[in-house]
Amino acid sequence: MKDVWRTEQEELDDWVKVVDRLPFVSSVKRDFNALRRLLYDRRAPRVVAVGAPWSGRTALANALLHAMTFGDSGVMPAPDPGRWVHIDASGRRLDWMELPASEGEDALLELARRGFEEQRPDLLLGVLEAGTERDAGAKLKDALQALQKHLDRDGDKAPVVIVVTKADGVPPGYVPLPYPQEKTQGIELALQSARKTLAELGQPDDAFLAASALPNGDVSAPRYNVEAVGEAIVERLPEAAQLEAVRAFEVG
Ligand SMILES: Nc1nc2c(ncn2[C@@H]2O[C@H](COP(=O)(O)OP(=O)(O)OP(=O)(O)O)[C@@H](O)[C@H]2O)c(=O)[nH]1
Ligand SMILES: [Mg+2]
Repeated sequence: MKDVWRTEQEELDDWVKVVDRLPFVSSVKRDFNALRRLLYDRRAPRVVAVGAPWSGRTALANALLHAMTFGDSGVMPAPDPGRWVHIDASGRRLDWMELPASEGEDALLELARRGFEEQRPDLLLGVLEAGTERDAGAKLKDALQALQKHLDRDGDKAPVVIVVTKADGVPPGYVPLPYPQEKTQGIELALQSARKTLAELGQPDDAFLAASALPNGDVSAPRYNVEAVGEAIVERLPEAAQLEAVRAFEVG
């Protein structure tokens, strides 16, 4: 009996630590009911990653979770397009779906419809490989607009974060961190180009981030800016999903 109690106590202690990392924590802590709701209603965040095949979606999920959860080197098979993957990586919970941005609106919605009926996504994560901002970016814009239209509930649009992936490949090519100025300038140009191509989505500048989830394809190389992507996602999630997201992405 004592052991069970200890385990529950430890679990509670764990959650208290996670609550401390929430961005809006000071207001919640003063409101016991809000705090209780946050703990009891908590659920895994539901993120849909939309991007061209091979754009780096699965690698980004693994990097966000600090684990090789799925894909080629992961413990679970890579997800089929349009299927929710319910990830639980040692308590880090994330519901993840991948959709192609390259298929045209009808085919895209055909893939998305069933999963979206199963559970509505909390957030659309647009994924764009660095260097493809113009062509793949235009397709990503169309795909995100089609999905937002499909999900629209009385004008309540699904939040969007756009990630320019594989930032390690931006000229002058792979260099160790911290990146030299020449490289950070190249990354800023890639971000500007992405913002321009996707301007019609009406997203603010800080919804666009560059990251490298698997620098040089090497799992042991330090990643670039993945925590910032996690924070940008957490900020835009509904309250019920924020707590699990903070824990899953180790942000805050
Ligand atoms: N250099 C570099 N390569 C990356 C990075 N992220 C992913 N890759 C590579 O890009 C390829 C595709 O990555 P995935 O994460 O499988 O991309 P995806 O969009 O999930 O691809 P599919 O689901 O197979 O269409 C793999 O060979 C990865 O090793 C990165 O940050 N830097
Ligand atoms: Mg994938």
